[in-house]
Amino acid sequence: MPTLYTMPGTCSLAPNIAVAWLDAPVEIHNIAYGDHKKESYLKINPKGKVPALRFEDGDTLTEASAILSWLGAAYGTDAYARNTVLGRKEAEALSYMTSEVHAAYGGHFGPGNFADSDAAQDEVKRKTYENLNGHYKLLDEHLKANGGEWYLGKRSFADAFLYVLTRWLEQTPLSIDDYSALKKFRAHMEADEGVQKALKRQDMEPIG
Ligand SMILES: N[C@@H](CCC(=O)N[C@@H](CS)C(=O)NCC(=O)O)C(=O)O
Repeated sequence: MPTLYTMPGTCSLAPNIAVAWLDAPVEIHNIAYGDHKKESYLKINPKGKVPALRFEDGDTLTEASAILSWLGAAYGTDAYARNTVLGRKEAEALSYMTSEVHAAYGGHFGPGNFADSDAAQDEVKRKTYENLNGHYKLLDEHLKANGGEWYLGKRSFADAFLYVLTRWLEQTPLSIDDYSALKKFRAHMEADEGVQKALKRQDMEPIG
């Protein structure tokens, strides 16, 4: 069976939730922080990042959005097919969340990649939180417009990734109280059995 590599606190929680929702035959291998830069893991994913999905034949699939799409195609119902409205909207949402919103966290997780001096890094962080606020406002409005329960009106893997983003917000000066739909969404995700299972096997706790 394939193995999904995860690490506490990271976006690999999204495919981990998807595996729980699908009850898919995928082993979860939760590595400790730091192990993602060790030789043994770099052999699996030379990018030194999680998630990675390792197949029995040794092939590896990386990138959260691609892994989620593959899980849906391999173990999902027709609802996840890309030729359905939900399927194509899910692809769009996952691309946005991974390539825009996750990427916008670069200035938070590694301001040193963008500027050298402390003052310049502070500036990078300030702009990062400004940009993130714009993304969270959009996400909040989109969720509200779709009824507030699921990002696309029906449950999809976009919810799994969105949940990760609502957790990361706590690491920034932004407050979940400013995004009322996201706040309710996070609580409702944490009441979900699949989410609870995924959190446990990734050594993480609900945050309320
Ligand atoms: N574009 C990749 C990003 C993966 C990524 O940045 N993963 C983070 C965790 S959320 C990671 O492994 N960070 C460790 C590091 O960069 O040292 C994806 O969507 O899967």
